[in-house]
Amino acid sequence: MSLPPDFPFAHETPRPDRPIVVAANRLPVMRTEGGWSPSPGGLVRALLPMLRATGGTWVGWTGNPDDAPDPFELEGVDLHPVPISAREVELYYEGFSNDGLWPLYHDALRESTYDSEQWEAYVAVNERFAEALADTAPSGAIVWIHDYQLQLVPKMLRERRTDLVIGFFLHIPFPPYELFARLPWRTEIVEGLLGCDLVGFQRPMGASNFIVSAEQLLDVDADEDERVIHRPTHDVHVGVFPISIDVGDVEATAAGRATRQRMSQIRARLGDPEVILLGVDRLDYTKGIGLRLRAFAALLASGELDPERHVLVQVATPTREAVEHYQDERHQIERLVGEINGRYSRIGLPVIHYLYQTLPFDELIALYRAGDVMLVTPFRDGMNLVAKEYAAAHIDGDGVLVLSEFAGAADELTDAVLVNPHDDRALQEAIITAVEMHRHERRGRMAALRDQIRKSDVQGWADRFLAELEATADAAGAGAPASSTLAAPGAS
Ligand code: ADQ
Repeated sequence: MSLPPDFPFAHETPRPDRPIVVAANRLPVMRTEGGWSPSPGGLVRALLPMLRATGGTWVGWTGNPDDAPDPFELEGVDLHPVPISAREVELYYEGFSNDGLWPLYHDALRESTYDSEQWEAYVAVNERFAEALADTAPSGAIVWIHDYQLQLVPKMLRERRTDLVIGFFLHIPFPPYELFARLPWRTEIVEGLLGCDLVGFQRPMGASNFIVSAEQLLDVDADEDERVIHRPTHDVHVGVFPISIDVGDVEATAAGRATRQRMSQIRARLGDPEVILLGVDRLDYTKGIGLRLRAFAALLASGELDPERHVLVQVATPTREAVEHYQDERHQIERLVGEINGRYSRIGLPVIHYLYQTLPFDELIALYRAGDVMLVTPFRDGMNLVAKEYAAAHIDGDGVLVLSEFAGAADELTDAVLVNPHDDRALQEAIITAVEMHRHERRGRMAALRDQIRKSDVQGWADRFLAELEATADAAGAGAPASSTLAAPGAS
């Protein structure tokens, strides 16, 4: 990717001097016929170039059970696979992470499973990650751990390596204490995160929920205004770092000739409707897909929308298909799509075009460009990158974003049509407002959204997190890179 020369942020934040090690559940690669290639996605695109520049390392799972290839290099980055067995995938990943923590951290939208066998697998896999990191991280390195699958790793790693600078970023919301307190292993999770020098959240609410939970459970000495928790061995800084997307990449793809052609083709295939409404989500019960479909159906029933003029395209990415809540959600959505299409479609022209598929990036961008109204209506979402991608793709300056107040993106994208998706009528009104919005207002709002997004690219997000992490370490006088003699690899 290359950024246009006038790009507003262009990395004003200096990169850390220390070597960087990233840990995430998944490695940033997938197996292809020709070997390994980088996985799609903004996080990978943000972190790989930085790791390459600093001679960095990524520790994670290949995504295949019982798969433990030797460490290898890809495009100048060392990749260290951590093996996870098929049984652990069931217990640690599908079980504790996705059927326990995920619903609890998303407003307890579904009942969580709390199972001690799953918890033990979660502890075991977190230990394995901590060991892999302790073995591979160079002396004085920054270790940046990602997401809810690895919340115990910071403490486990600090116990093994006191020379490292440890950061953690939670991509999903951190729940209020009233909900978090339900978790049988709540204290262990908070203790795990307190192994960090810096813990980052998407929204201010996540940061304050975490500080309150630490105070309630561990009687820690915390300064809520300064967002610091004092521990006997170190200070834990807590920060807010709203994640973003690779804006330059989305814009460049959106501007390509192939995308323009594909966009026109999509419109024609949909019967050249007056307004294309669009939803793009993983098929997750947090995303509010059913709500959106019901609001669309209610507007068709009342005649406020007309199947001759308005169509909805809903792309739902297959995800976590082994977890029962996801199977239920899929059945409900597909039944709803069938009912609405049965009632309102015409021969050859369904009123909802539903794809249960993962699409190539280019196709997704062409769809964003074709979409006149984007519906992003989660009940709860850490950030929601689809909302940002939609605005970045609308290089034509047109298009309306309807956005749930409960997505982290709502803090920044205040020129979207913001809505409480729990309120049926409000959601219907938001859709009508978007569909009927005057061109002048549409363009004004889209310009403001695009300005906002261009100010905060994913590269800037990563640079800010790492700069703050390094600053906390410098302030604490943590071991300088390479010169540290504390517990370096092999010494622990
Ligand atoms: P997700 O819950 O996966 O991420 P989101 O932020 O919307 O949600 O990211 C989804 C990504 O997948 C987007 O980049 C999108 O382009 C892509 N995608 C969606 N449907 C697709 C399809 N059918 N085909 C191909 N690609 C598709 C979690 C949190 C979010 C947080 C992110 C990043 O739940 O709240 O924003 O991490 O921190």
